[in-house]
Amino acid sequence: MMNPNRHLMTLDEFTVYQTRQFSHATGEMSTLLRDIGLACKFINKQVNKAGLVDILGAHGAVNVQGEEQMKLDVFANDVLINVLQHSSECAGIASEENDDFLAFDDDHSVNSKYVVMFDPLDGSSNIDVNASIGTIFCIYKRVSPLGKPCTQEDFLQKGRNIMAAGYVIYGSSTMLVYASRLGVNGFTLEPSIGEFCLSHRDMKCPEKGKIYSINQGNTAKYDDNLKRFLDYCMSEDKANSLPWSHRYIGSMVADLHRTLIKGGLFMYPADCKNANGKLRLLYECNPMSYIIEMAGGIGSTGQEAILDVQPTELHQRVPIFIGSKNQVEKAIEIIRG
Ligand code: AHM
Ligand code: MG
Repeated sequence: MMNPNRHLMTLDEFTVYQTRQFSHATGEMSTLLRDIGLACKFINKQVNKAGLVDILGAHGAVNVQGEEQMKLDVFANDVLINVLQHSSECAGIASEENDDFLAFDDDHSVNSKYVVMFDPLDGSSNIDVNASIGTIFCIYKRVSPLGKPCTQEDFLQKGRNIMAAGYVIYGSSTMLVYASRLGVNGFTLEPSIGEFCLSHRDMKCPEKGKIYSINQGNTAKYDDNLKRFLDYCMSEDKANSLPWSHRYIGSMVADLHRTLIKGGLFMYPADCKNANGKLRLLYECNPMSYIIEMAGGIGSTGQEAILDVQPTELHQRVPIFIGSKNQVEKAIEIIRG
């Protein structure tokens, strides 16, 4: 077996190595992760070409080779669906881009144990300015009986049931962060060999952070308790390491990647126009909360753990406060009044 301490370890080798630590593990999760990693390598290639849109043509335009150009988020969605449909382990998917879930009904898929949920290209409005964007995913064991297509109840499970989750950030380098109950590990894409290689072992979200991240331009729409909390974040109090620095990219994967590595608090709260905020429970908040919790942080709606929210619909939104323990706890204390 591969020595886990050798210099270079690919994502595939790593998950196979992890699987072998457990005699009952079947390797299905490694297969799924390899398939998702493959889809993300295709997406990465297209994302890297995004700046050439004026040369290659925008969505709907026909390029010099006579091919129609696709919008990147549509492309990312199609690639993930195609790869997972042909995966040996996936019974169906739900995507932020699709109104309804897709149950794969071929002979193999109806006997597959897992369903996958994803946001194929989050933060896509950042593409135009060359800022980082990402793919977010999570994997559940289905609860419907094998032998038939999966059903909506497979997708409306609490985040607590997640088996594994991750994201890929298309940034200054491309990185896949993968979380399971065994911990959180980061893999950087080595373009010359086209492999995600282990680069960030056993990632932990620092317990104490000093950065807060929110669209502060919306302050007029926030309630008084939240405004009070923002005043706290900006207050002069050296003894409590205040004020905190404010950082907001407006791309959840990028903001949370920084939060995971450097510590901090990311928020997308409710406001007077959006009672549940903006971000989706199933495709954004659940996978990210799982990753941050497995790294020692907290993901909360302000009232309860995100992972404990019972989903009632596929595209449900929830307010989110997520990141370093000390900061999320402080936010909860103040916003509860
Ligand atoms: P999207 O799924 O349409 O890309 O929207 C989600 C994005 C997140 O990445 C980010 O945190 C948020 O929207 C930013 O929203 P806002 O511009 O309102 O601050
Ligand atoms: Mg999104």
